[in-house]
Amino acid sequence: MQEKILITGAGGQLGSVLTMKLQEKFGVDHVIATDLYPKVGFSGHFETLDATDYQKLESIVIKYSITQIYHLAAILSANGEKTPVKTWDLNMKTLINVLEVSRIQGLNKVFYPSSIAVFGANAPKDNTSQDQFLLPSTVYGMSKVAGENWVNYYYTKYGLDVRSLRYPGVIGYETLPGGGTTDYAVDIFHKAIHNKPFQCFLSASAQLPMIYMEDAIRATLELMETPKQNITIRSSYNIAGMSFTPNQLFLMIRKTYPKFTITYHPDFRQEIADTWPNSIDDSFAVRDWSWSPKYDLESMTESMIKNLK
Ligand code: AKB
Repeated sequence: MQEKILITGAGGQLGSVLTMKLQEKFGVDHVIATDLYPKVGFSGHFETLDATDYQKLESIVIKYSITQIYHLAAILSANGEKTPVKTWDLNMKTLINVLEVSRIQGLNKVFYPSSIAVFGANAPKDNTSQDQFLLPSTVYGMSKVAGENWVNYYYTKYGLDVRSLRYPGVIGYETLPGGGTTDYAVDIFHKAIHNKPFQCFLSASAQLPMIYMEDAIRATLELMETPKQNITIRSSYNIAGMSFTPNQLFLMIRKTYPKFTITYHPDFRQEIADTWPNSIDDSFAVRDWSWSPKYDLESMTESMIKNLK
């Protein structure tokens, strides 16, 4: 069967790169990118879409005979704390719209991104396992916990094949992140290659789980290709890439840029980071679909610098 893929949030950090990879995999004509605004220089099918608008979403699904949705539109952790009610409304409404249109129009698969933000201060910090009691500190995290429950509900109640990953912070050279707690790990490279000092909004020792863009995209595509009977987690899979502190990343970048400097000015995002894991146990992803990250701190740093230069 020839798939027709719709992506929401296609202009975002992950969405932009995922759209290109899906175009490579399925063919440009089989991928429909959507977002609030068109992206300059984008080539392929694009539709303007506010995914809170069910009628518009459904009309696009029908117009292109969509068979799968990758639902990436969301407000992230740090921005979400500035407008908590709007964040809840947008993150939940768009997900429910995607699930409903997929159920009603009989789509065969949906991808839903969750996050390490589902964990709260109660969870063990190191090698945080899949099945913790989820007590998140942010509205974004709350929306992802609720979202995980909704996708599990649509699978068990309606048989809708929704699959999900709990992404760590995503680091890539292709795009800039927008409004997350892990954004510093991308911003720091842009300062380093332009020989500018970096002001970090987290403390030197704030260790967080991260993943390189190439691994994040591969994890997404591998999960979506896995035979249905192998998927045992119907909420969202923990996945790990690497884990490091701002100081460790700084020292790694300094190997290439010995004059690079950093100062630490922790703000409200440090309080969010304090409630997130240091590292993630992804043994279910390893067992069910052979997940294995390729990039560690050193190889990610090399690749970022090479590609940004
Ligand atoms: C954020 O920092 O909000 C995101 C995430 C970890 O989900 N990058």
